[in-house]
Amino acid sequence: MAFIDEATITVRSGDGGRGCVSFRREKFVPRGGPDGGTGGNGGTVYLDVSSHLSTLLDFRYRNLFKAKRGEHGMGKNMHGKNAPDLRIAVPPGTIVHDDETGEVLADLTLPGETFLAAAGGRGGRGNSSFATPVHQAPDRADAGEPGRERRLRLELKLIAQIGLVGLPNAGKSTLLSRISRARPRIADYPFTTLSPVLGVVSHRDEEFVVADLPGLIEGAHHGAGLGHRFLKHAERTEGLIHLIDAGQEPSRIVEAYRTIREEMGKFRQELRKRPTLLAFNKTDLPGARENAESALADIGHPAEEVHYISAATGEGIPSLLDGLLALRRRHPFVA
Ligand SMILES: Nc1nc2c(ncn2[C@@H]2O[C@H](COP(=O)(O)OP(=O)(O)O)[C@@H](O)[C@H]2O)c(=O)[nH]1
Ligand SMILES: [Mg+2]
Repeated sequence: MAFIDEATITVRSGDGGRGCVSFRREKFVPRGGPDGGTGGNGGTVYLDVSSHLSTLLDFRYRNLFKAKRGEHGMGKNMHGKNAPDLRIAVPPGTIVHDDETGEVLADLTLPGETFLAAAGGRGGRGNSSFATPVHQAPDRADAGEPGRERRLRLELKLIAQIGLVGLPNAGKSTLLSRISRARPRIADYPFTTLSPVLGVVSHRDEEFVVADLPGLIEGAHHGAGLGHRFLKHAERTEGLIHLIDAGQEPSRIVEAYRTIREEMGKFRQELRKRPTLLAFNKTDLPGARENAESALADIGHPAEEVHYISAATGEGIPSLLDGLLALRRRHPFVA
């Protein structure tokens, strides 16, 4: 069961520059030898894997990529300049298909990997390339080779870096919609009511995916059940936000915290060691912050990883997102 993000893009490499027909002009020589230079190569289009991206969302805003044409050749044997290559950043895990044939062209896994999507056209030869002892003054030059156009379908198995856990009603859905820049288009999820929902968060130039994992409590640890699958998603995250409704008595807050921690532990002990930010939600309600603070004494979660937020008003959320960036830096994700 995977979330699939998709995008179709068109790439076009640059045409090669034309070769030049030109003859040397010197004093007293009516027609000097040929000196037309070769055209420059057109730009090549590459896909580069970048660890800064984790979705294909950017391709919703831009899906046509054209590299430039090479410069034409010039007289005095001057070659036209090659056009710069066009490099398109894609997230790790991107699979590249030929959109027409469906053929898989590349499986781009690791940052730094690169795929040549469309080679630039070669520059045409100028007339100086055609001179032979017999034809000393050729007036022929080649046109540049045309660039190539291709439609590519990109496909990405989305991996959530951050999981959102908490009892029903804690405010997970509200929080996710507040922090998400967009929702990736994900493949149909068979369980509509309990489906984890993904949101893409952009904060201080970093992008990461957050998954709402609502099934945790609904019989999560019972083997092959639904919850088990949700926990499998949790297992692949770098870190968790444990969200608690602070609009209740301190004793209920402590209970809510423990219930979730126990469920995680029953599924897999390691999950309890997953770096976790504790976020007390609904601090806009009167007395909520005080309730949370007094519950915290019994909970014993590390203070630097505790946040007080209101998903409804947005209060405390920038600081929660900063906390997530810091957590990601402390625990870099390895796919
Ligand atoms: N006052 C207040 N209500 C909130 C806040 N966040 C969520 N809620 C409300 O709490 C209820 C449950 O929220 P929801 O996001 O559906 O929780 P989920 O079950 O964890 O996904 C809804 O009625 C929300 O409007 C908040 O920060 N303050
Ligand atoms: Mg919800």
